[in-house]
Amino acid sequence: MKKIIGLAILLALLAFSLPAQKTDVSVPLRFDHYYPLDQVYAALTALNKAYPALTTLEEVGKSDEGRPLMAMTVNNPKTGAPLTKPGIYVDGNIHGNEIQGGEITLYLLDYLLGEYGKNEEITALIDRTCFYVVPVVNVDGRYHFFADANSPGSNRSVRIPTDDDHDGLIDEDGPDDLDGDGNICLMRKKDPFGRYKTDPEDPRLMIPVKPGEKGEWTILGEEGIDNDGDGKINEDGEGYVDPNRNWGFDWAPPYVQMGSGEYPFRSVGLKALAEWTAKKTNITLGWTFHNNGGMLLRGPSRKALGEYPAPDVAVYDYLGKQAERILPGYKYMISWKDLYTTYGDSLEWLTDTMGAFGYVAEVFQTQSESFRGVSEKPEAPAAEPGLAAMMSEGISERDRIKFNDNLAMGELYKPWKPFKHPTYGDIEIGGWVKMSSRLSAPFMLKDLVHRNAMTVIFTAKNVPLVSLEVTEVKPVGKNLYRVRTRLSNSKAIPSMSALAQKNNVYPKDMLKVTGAKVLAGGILNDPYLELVAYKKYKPELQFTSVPGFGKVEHQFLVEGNGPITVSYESRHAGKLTKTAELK
Ligand SMILES: [Ca+2]
Ligand SMILES: [Ca+2]
Ligand SMILES: [Ca+2]
Ligand SMILES: [Ca+2]
Ligand SMILES: [Zn+2]
Repeated sequence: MKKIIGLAILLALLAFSLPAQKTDVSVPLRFDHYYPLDQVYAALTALNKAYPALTTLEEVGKSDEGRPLMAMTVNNPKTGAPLTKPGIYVDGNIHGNEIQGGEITLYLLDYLLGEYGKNEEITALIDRTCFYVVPVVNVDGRYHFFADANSPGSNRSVRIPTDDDHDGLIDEDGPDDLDGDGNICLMRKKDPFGRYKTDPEDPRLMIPVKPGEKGEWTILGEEGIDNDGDGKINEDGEGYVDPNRNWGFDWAPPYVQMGSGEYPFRSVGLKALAEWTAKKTNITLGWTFHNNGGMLLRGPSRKALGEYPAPDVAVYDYLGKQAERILPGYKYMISWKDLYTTYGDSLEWLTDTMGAFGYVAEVFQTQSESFRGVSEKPEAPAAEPGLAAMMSEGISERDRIKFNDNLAMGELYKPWKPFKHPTYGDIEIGGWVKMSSRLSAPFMLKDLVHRNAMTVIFTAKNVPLVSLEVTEVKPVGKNLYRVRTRLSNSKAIPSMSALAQKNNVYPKDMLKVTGAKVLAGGILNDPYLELVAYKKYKPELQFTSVPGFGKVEHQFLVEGNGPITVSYESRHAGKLTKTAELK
């Protein structure tokens, strides 16, 4: 009987808990809120169910905490297998707190699949390319960002416990949610020698004191206590291994760059992702979505890597300038030069080891959360100079808190509340909450995801579209013919980047003549003067590449009669064949 009652209770519990676990995710997806990780999984499953012919959903591997790392491939099998087309890689949320990347990539999938067969441009794009989309790279990070107390900037790490302060203890003292509201806010204490005073315009805000002025507040840092009693507060939290510093290209140890991990691909999730992408040898273009700053970054990530070759820079500039127009306020920038140096990031992995054209989008602009009439002059930001000021360019805390009050109904900011702290005594806790500062308010999310997805789509339309023509078959002697071919590319991105060619990263495109004996063959540099750079050995096989918005021509001297086949094979621009008749 007891057992039966137990079972009944268990069933009742299950019946009660199931609807709560069941996520109401259906296609089309919604972009008026952020999907927690279980809903991201549900969204991918829903897309896969709604569009089975065009999508493949697969587990790339497991994260450091054992969660599935999922990728969706969008490909129309009727127009060929993925590797026969230019591939476009898109990921998001590699930093656990930067969750919009998940929404942008889900929106991209939802849009592409929803418009297939309806919108001509999208249909044509999907028919000639293939998309590899990884909405959440840092699945543990996204899970914990929602589940745990965090600040807008915390929980970026991959889940590899790390002794940051080298005291022999691991992750022993992270921030603590002292007031239990699910946010890690700031602590402040009354202090006549403090560097801040109450903002006369809004008593919730503080402004720095000027020289000679009496102070009022000291900011004690993030909410927390000294968990290990070593006299330091919050000195060793979760991680830190930065998932965007742990990649295998141009990696440097933590003493050179904080958070790079003990060795490259220390994160099993990142290693699995690198192995998975390495098999996608057609990846021609890559986008990776971060948050904060309104930036469209390209490499190099470090000055010493050297500027990319000029033809590649021209492509980056062309696409980057257009992206600026699709995303008003975003700046197209060079990573090391205009932001900061990084080692072992995923962008350089894409660019240098895959030979792709890679961009990082730092989405969200603080100035989008303004509260200002058209004739009102923007106030200078109160932030001290440095990166934080740069990120909040053109907007003050006063603006932001009015945005919070009038457009987010106070959801973004916690008013200061007294708290008895074991070390500091009487303090106050308050400030910007987890879902503020780097994340668009939900009502603005749709605009953000749409514009960023359109940027991916514009650049995706520019993956190489190569056509092959046999432009001439001319008898030049007994059984001897001059055959000319032209490979032309109507899009901006070349069939192989100049960087990949320079570093000999993978085999170049191959142009091959079969069906007759090829006596000579080479690049036709000038068809009128007949300037040909003949290849000495194996003239029937030419190694080549097709520039963006350009062409490359070849000339062959062929002996024989009847049909010949000209075939072209490129990792990034697909396969083509043409036949011609020697007569
Ligand atoms: Ca420690
Ligand atoms: Ca740690
Ligand atoms: Ca401590
Ligand atoms: Ca602590
Ligand atoms: Zn980031």
